[in-house]
Amino acid sequence: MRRPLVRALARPLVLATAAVAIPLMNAAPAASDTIVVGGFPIDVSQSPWTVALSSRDRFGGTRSGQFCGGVVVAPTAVLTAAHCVGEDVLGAPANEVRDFKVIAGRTDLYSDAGREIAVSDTWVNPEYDRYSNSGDFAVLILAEPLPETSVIGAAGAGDTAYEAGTEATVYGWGDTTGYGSYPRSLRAARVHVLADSRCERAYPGGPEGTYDARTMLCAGEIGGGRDACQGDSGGPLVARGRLIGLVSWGSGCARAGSPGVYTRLSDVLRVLGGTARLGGAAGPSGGR
Ligand code: 4AZ
Repeated sequence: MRRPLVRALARPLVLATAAVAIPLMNAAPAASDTIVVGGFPIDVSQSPWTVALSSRDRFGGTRSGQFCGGVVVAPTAVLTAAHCVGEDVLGAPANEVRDFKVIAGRTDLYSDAGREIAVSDTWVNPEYDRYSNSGDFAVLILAEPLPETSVIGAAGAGDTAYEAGTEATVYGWGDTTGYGSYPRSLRAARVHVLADSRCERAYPGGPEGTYDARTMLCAGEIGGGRDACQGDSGGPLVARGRLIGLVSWGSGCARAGSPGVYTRLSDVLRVLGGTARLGGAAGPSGGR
């Protein structure tokens, strides 16, 4: 497993005064990538920052109520996709979903391993645009902290982990075929970060969304075959041991010429930095 070797705690991006800061990882020496369509099974202990979003009320109890993924970026803060906590997915505002929880440490959704932690607050990126999919992220504040060992650091702007050609790994409990086959257990898939020019050509503007290099990155394989899919949204894309993206959208899954699109983490950091400057006393609010 890739553990953060260097956490640049001297440069925390303060999200709220409630001591929620996303560790920004500088280009750090890293061991091999530890360790979805075209993926492989993986134990959550190998990626303890990967969590499941759950509501049994809304999605049924068979698979622990899992409906999206998330990433632990501070002991009490989880990043996910904004579209995961919108009414289109939840069927109601997040603050009205009484059993909205984050599940950590559970590889097999049919088991009761790990912890279920209530979400005490949901903060949706005010810059999120549901038509283009730009800015697709939200912050969930947890009612109880997870250990520091569950936290992954984010790659800051300019980090080499964002470079085209970089190998990255995406994690999730989403559809493994593109036809509604939801697995019991966590999976991961290796993909490559693609050049913005290629992403722009794939998504110049259409019903599914428009590629915007400032707020998104895309990843996949030239011939398709490996990708995130429905149910993986909000989950992590990790390169060189650092968080670079959140599963966001794409045209189908694992199709040649239609790479997966991810929320660019450096843009998340930009927005959250701005939030802190706007007055941390209020902190994230709205939602729950
Ligand atoms: C979705 O519907 C979705 N292939 C997530 C990721 C991708 C496509 C769709 C990327 O949540």
